Amino acid sequence: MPNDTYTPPDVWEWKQESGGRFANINRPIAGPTHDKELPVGKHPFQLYSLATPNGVKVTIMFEELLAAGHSDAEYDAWLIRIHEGNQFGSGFVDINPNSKIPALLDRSGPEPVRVFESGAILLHLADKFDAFLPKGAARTEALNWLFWLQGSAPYLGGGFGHFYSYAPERWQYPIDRFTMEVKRQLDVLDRRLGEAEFLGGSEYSIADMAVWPWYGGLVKNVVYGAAKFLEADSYTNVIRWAENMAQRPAVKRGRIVNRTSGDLSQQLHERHDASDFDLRTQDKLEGGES
Ligand SMILES: N[C@@H](CCC(=O)N[C@@H](CS)C(=O)NCC(=O)O)C(=O)O
Repeated sequence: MPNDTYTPPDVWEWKQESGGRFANINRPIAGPTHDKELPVGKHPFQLYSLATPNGVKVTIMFEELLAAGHSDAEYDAWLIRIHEGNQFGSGFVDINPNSKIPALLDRSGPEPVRVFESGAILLHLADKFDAFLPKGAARTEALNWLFWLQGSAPYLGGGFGHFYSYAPERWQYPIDRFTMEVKRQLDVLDRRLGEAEFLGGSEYSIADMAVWPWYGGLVKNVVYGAAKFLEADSYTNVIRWAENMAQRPAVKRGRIVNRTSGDLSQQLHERHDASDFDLRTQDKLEGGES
């Protein structure tokens, strides 16, 4: 198709402001922009994150592990404000050279182990605690869906969500292209959840924890405000699964950790102790806390 609106130059140049909601943090180069050590708390796991769908996967997993009695899964969740560029601090980049939340430092062994990429973090924790990942063929099926999510969500977030909600203008071509793909993805999930209760099969697993914040949020109109546009109610199996997951106490707790928007009672900026859910949500902190 001829392009009569833009002819790419021979060599692309970085113009600081390209527009769109995340223009101020996007850069074409990796590495730190400033020196900044990360705080370290008392628990074996140090999580540096924000309650985006990628961050929420991991805080749900920690809360599920603790709820299942794995008391050595205690964690400190520190807030990384990505809109302020915290992910480009030197300490954060040491843990995640990709400068994206979530990033984990596992200090439970003799040497600290860095873990980045939310799927890798979920798998690391599932293997470590022998939890939320079945054995044998069911393990493989759960991993199929975990990796499906890691490959699919960028089309939802970076593709559909960006052009539907964040781009400076609404262009039909990218919206049509990514809506087509996201509806296909929802149909994939709907068919799977029509044949099994959970994505991995009969057992709740890290695959459900990974997919729920993205596609559960999408169909329940929590991300991108696009449920009507996508006719989300027609994906009835996804809706049933999303609503069931939302009822889990650990999911309710996990989704508010490192959250900085919405109802103040649903924002726990940092989590260092189980009691923080009762005592330190933003509505309880006098005058609010940053
Ligand atoms: N594939 C990565 C994606 C992580 C990611 O995209 N994180 C976003 C927030 S949801 C981020 O930190 N963005 C900051 C930036 O791009 O500078 C994962 O699953 O961990």
